[in-house]
Amino acid sequence: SSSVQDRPGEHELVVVANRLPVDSRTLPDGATEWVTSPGGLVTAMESVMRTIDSGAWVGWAGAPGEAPEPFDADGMSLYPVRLDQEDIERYYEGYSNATLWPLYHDVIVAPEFHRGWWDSYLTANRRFAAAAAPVAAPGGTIWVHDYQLQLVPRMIRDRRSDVRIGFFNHIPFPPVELFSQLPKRNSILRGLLGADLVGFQRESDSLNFLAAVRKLLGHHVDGMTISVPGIGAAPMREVQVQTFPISIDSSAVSALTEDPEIRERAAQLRRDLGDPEKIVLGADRLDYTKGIRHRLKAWGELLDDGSIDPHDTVIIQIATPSRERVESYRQLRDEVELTVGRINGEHAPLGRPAVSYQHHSFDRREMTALFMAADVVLVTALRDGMNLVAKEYVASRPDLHGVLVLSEFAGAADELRAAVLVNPHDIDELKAAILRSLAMPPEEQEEAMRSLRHQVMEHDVQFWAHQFLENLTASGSPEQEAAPV
Ligand code: GDG
Repeated sequence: SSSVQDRPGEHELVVVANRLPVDSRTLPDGATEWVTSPGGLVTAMESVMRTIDSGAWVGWAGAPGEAPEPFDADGMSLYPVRLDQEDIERYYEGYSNATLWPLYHDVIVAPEFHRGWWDSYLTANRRFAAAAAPVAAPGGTIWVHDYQLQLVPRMIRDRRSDVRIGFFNHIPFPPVELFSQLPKRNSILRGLLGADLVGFQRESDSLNFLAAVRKLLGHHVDGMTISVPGIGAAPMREVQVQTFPISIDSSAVSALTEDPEIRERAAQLRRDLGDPEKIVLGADRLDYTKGIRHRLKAWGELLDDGSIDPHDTVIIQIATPSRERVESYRQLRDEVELTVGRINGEHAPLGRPAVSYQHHSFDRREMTALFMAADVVLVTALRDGMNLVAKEYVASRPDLHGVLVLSEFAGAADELRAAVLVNPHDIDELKAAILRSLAMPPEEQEEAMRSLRHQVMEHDVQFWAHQFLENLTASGSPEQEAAPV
């Protein structure tokens, strides 16, 4: 049926990620509609893949059951991977999001370990590897993404010794003392070491991974190079570890701010909120790693002690629905909504919110309008691989107005040194940072924003992908002959 099926094994670059960049949605008449799927990885990779000829993307289409046939979209070939309801519950919601996610984010909530989930993780990883291995061209490149697929690099290598394999972890890699809790931890490390290049967001993530490999597997580590002994007669392999801070399509985001419709929308938003002097914005997936509770606690106290007048200053909190079937996310939602309700009950002027809480997602243009309307953006993550929202705010301010409050626990803090950096656990410090940001004189805002923009505009997501792929090409020593698939 579809043309892509007739030419497998021809893709020079194959991306493998849990999700395809589009989700399938079944319409009432039974037809399938494709919509861009949410999240940081898709936002990042979409613009990169558009510039590559003969690119393929392997991933889940977002609905349980039978995978759709491969198809072409946005100039690449998409290869859907099947996940059944049980895979979704055990591999995705279970092992990925209730075991690995909290463990890799410094156990902000307790990770759950269930043996059945691991079995599912293994099976699902095998399915992704089996889908990806045959579509790469001889000597091609396969780029595996994120914590859901850590076993895939090794599984692909077992089938295709001719391809270069890269892995990039979008979330933090934990200190070895925490990582060691994970049952089957060595299988995860061996899975990752199937890659020629393993990339992380921050230098500390790379160092944590190297320490885990040294301490738990006993491999020789020299600088950022790991020597992986061959099994049986196979020769020793070298695996490179390197830091690649991810970014955004900076010029595209910046260009949106020129759109007259979006500018008018930003002005309208301010009027809708009753023309406050200051608008403060938080925009996150509703996730316990994002520090939304800490932010609301600080905000509530500032209203309680009269430091902020709700007639002058409004906070918008966008909490994009996320992982709603995972228990800790349900709890978080309840807690956040209780807190917002209390704050509004005590402090909101008649007919206007003190906290404008939005539990739904917005399109990209609306997000830009919100960034343009925001005088201060709060990124208070307790742990975050990078945090693209911080970079999107900076890219949305060619006018050099606005203040970014940024948690030192977000990867972005390594680069965005001119932000108002905070420890979100220290509520007093967070309150002081918010007040300082609200009172910051325009010249000081401009100076900081100029420096932040320099960083974000020069280091965009195309630069990130280019760096990764260039280093991947330079690493490893793939054999010439394609192994039978
Ligand atoms: C993971 C890592 C890392 C959010 N709400 C809406 C919306 N978004 C967009 C944001 C941003 C993306 O989703 C979220 O990216 P983040 O980086 O902030 O966070 P995660 O989803 O946790 O992403 C993270 C990232 O991967 C990339 O490596 O930075 O650390 O956790 O682009 O703008 N977009 C739209 N409507 C919304 O309501 N359109």
